[in-house]
Amino acid sequence: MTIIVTGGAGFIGSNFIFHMLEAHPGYRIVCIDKLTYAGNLSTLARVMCDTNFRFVRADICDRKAIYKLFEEEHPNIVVNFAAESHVDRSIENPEVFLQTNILGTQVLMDACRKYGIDRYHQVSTDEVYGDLPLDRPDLMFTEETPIHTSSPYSASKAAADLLVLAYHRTFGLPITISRCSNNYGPYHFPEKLIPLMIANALNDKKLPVYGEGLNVRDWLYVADHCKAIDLIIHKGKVGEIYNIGGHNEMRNIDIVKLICKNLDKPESLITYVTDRKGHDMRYAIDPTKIHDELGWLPETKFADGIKLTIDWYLDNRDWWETIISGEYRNYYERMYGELQ
Ligand code: NAD
Ligand code: TDX
Repeated sequence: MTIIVTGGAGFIGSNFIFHMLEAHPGYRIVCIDKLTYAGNLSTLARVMCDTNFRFVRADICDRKAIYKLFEEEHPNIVVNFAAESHVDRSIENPEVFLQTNILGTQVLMDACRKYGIDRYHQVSTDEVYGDLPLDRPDLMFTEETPIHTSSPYSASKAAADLLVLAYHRTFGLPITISRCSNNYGPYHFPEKLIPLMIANALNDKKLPVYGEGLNVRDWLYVADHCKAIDLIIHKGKVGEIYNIGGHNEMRNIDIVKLICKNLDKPESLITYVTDRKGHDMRYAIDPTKIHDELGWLPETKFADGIKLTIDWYLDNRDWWETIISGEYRNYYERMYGELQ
């Protein structure tokens, strides 16, 4: 069994590779990653010498490179994590989001059609459903919730989902799609809420909370997401969409306060800054389908997962300090000004 994992030098893709190499010792895992600002080869250092693993630096939009790799590897399954993933960057510059997230997906599926595949899996997001109001806690996203996107990022992910469904219906491509809620855990890039707050708090820097911090996200420990995808590619029904989430809704401000408490840092570091444009209010996943059909349940409670995550950032300072001392500084200054 050979599985191509795209975007494997990023946050969730790398965690998925570690999971797959451990859970399926006989499988060959081939990672394709362009190594954008968000991809770190150091993340994959521990598997680079594994004989069941191969890393290839390539852009999923590069048709020639992708076809060549399919000719060499004859993959059984493709799992597409590769994407531009940060909402704020999509507001700053949407174009690369459309290129990678939509056209890259098309190139991968064309390769699957040309060379044959048992399964093409698209890693999507709950953001394709838009947002929910704060005063209707009874409402959650199901797989039938209409697509209703807010940001260039979510619009690009939704466009890719529609293309994946079209390739299934028109060409019979054996696809599945998963739409997960917000992930957290090791190797999360420090531009995202949880790792940004941990890194800033550890450096006694201000903690920039958008608006009033009342927006709600539904947090899932990354290992639970990886296990769900493993289940879907093996047991999920072709042509189907599966929502993934663990009923763990939290307000941003409460997450930031929890991080302060865990790190013994004062809440006076919290600074309210200009809100994100088009900021989605609340996400909440209904995971009934994946539970009922595939028996998936999240295993990590948030109280444990956030401790594991904070400990990981404490134990792996080199990993994130290298990132925040490089090119990332320019983005931080553009985004947050002189906030220290
Ligand atoms: P990430 O930004 O940490 O990693 C993305 C990876 O893709 C990086 O290694 C980057 O180098 C690579 N990449 C980008 N453009 C590429 C291209 N053109 N060709 C090849 N590689 C390219 O993202 P993440 O948080 O790990 O998200 C992975 C996937 O999961 C994305 O598709 C995202 O939409 C989805 N998702 C993320 C979350 C979350 O909370 N992070 C939740 C739901 C879904
Ligand atoms: O500095 C910040 N301050 C702040 O208040 C940042 C970076 C974020 N926020 C808020 C915005 C959101 O309400 O925190 C919340 C979480 O923000 P992000 O970490 O940027 O995640 P989000 O926008 O919810 O999107 C994430 O989940 C869905 C991933 O980045 C996406 O790739 C995924 O699809």
